[in-house]
Amino acid sequence: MRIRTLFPLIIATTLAAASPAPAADRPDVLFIAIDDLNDWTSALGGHPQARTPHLDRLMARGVTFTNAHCAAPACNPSRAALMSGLRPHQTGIYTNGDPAQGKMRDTLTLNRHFLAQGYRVLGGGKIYHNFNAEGREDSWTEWKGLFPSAGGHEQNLNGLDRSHFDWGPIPAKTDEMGDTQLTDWAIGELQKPAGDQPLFLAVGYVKPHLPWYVPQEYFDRFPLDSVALPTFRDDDLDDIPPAGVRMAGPDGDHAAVVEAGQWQRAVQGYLATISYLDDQIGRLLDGLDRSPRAGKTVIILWSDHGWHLGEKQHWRKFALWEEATRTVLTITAPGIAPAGQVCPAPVDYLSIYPTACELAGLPIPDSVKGPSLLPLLRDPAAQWDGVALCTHGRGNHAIRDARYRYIRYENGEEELYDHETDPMEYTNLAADPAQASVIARLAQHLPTEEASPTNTAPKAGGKGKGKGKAKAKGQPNKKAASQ
Ligand SMILES: [Ca+2]
Ligand SMILES: [Ca+2]
Repeated sequence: MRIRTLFPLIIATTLAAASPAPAADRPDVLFIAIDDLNDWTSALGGHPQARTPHLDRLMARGVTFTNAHCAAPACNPSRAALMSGLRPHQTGIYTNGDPAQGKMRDTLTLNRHFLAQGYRVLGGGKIYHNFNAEGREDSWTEWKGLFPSAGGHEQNLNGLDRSHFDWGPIPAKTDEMGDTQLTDWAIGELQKPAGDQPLFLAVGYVKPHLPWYVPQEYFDRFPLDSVALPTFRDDDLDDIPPAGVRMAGPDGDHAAVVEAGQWQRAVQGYLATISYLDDQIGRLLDGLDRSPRAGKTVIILWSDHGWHLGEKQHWRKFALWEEATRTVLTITAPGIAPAGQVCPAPVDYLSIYPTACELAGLPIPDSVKGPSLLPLLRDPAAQWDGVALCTHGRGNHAIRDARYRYIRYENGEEELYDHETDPMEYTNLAADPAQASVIARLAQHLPTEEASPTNTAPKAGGKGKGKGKAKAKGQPNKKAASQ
């Protein structure tokens, strides 16, 4: 309640003068978050066997961004940036080990903004990472939390003994899966009569996050002997500087997977889990289509970052290459965005907050600086000068424009890839003098000031020393980034 009483003051001083649209004119918003889905969808083509027919149905209704990137390749910092409109180097939320809740409490987050502007704001599943300000009445009208899934982490189906880095069919029914129950809840909310108050419904899917435990039927869709490994080159790390090789960590997950003969099974598990997730997207769309909101709801679907499955001998996210930063982003905006279009402009997740505001007819808070995607939604071929910036730990950044990826690590080491000729990012061009002007142009987008990681902040009554200090200068530590 204390913060709620402050809100009118905050809004009065930070919002632009534009008056919001009358409540009756505002669209409902279905806001769908997906955990750990990379570009292995039918539309983005990251794996030749990926089949996501229900995502395809959704994409057919609006604009899909084919060169979209997270602000950080890990759950916590990606979601904090998206929901606050502030980058990791502005908040100090760089890794999963950097507490976000305090910063988010002091920020007019997307859900709190919609709530303050008169929306009925419902959330369930995973929107933020490990916290969702449950019970804070100034954050959500109603927060449902996580829906537990059948099949716990105690199983070790792949024999690797690497915690939730596990995969295999489980003897559960689809109805017992948490994301199925999340979908049921969301469908129920969509069916309720649309009143005077517009709805912002945030649905946070936790699959295809590890462990890849889904019922046998989903594995059966990808017979093991037909499963193709990702495209990769054994010598890919040879032209990558030491900071990048450390980020890849080839002696960790990759060595374990290869030694255990589990690579193909892992790919099968990820494809199967994506297929389960896609079925839930289909059920949600069907629920929307038979609801009073059919045909007039804004839909924003995003995955929080990408995922490696052995490319560059790396697994999971936690890196600055295309596989880890590229995301699924598709927006349906009835009456604004054309149906079934793709937009190749380089965009990142700092744009989602202002875009949601504009689509809902709400003012954009002054603290939100990212460019709205509205011009690209109206015309996916429109001129776009923006680039995508992704940060992994303080000082480590990747810039993506329409053609290139430029990576600069905290110690100054660099990589440059030309997607026009090298879509798999095999050949590091950073040392080629002919590319100096390209690097100089892209480097202009690197931040010049970077906040200290939040986990180094002095604690009340404490000295503020310890584990965070070394991390502030170097690579994000693996332990902190274990989720
Ligand atoms: Ca994630
Ligand atoms: Ca290479």
